[in-house]
Amino acid sequence: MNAASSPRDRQEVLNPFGVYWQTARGRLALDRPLVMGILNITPDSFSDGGELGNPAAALDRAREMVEAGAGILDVGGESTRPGAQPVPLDEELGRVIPVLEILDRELGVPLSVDTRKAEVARRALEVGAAVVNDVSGLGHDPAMASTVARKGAGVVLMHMRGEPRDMTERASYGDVAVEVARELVERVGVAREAGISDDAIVLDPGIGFAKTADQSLTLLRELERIVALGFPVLVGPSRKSFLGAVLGVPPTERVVGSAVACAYALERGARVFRVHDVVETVQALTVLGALRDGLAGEPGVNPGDPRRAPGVVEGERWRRAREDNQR
Ligand code: HH2
Repeated sequence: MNAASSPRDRQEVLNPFGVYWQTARGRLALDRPLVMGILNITPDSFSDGGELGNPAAALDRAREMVEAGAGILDVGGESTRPGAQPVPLDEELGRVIPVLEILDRELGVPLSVDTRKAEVARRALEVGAAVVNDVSGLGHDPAMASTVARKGAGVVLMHMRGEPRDMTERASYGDVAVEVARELVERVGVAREAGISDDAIVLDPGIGFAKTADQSLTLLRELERIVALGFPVLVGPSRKSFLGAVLGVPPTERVVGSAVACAYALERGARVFRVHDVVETVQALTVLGALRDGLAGEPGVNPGDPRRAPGVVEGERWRRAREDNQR
């Protein structure tokens, strides 16, 4: 394969904006892997429900994740596991807003809100979120696309079908990668129509969302089809049931499997990795980076290491917060 045909290069050719992510607070570098640490403020998430019962506990976990190399944190107040019931607006706001406030004040790092509700996104962007991670790909709340556009937020458009409560019944595809790519292009159309700019968009195949275990494996294997759409790609394999199908172990024992899946996705062109286990993921991605590019720069620090410069290329607030932390 010549150099220009690798997925990474192809993405840069197709999308000149592909090496950064425009968000409400500044630009995030995507020329090296960006690890997104998961903070679920929920009683019922499939692998970590109930662990973060108050903002102080979330802050402690967040600090650990940032120290381990997370370049962005994703705060969610509604579980979207298969069969999950929707959470009322006030309850979701009460879970995520105080956490985003404290994280922005104390850490000053890039923040994302994992929500399908425009009102939660709007309030979250007011208190410090830079990115909206919408597992419905702007399909759940008709006001979401315009909210993201108006605030100039970054957005993750994830692929799913139906609602968490019924999505497993909709996991029927001829060619899963082709159909997911086609349906993601439709979501991009909705985003563009609302005025969201291309450089604010990250695509996600939605591992485990309206996908069987085998379909999730196929999507990772054929990730290049999604990468070839020309937008940066996020993957969220962390602790998911396709790993349970492979390994036969419960979610908290799927850490190594998750890290392997992330490294595999990096090799196929993914740029953002949404994970519970930041330490292990950063190690896996760093070793993959060294295998691919060799060692360079300071001893012990290689070009693919997500910790090398966590994320930010522009963003006055984040840069100042990082400098303050280093003093
Ligand atoms: N997966 C989950 C939630 N949000 N967002 C994106 N963009 N991609 C994903 O794959 C994704 C996501 C589900 O995982 P988790 O947050 O751990 O569980 P729960 O939905 O039960 O809170």
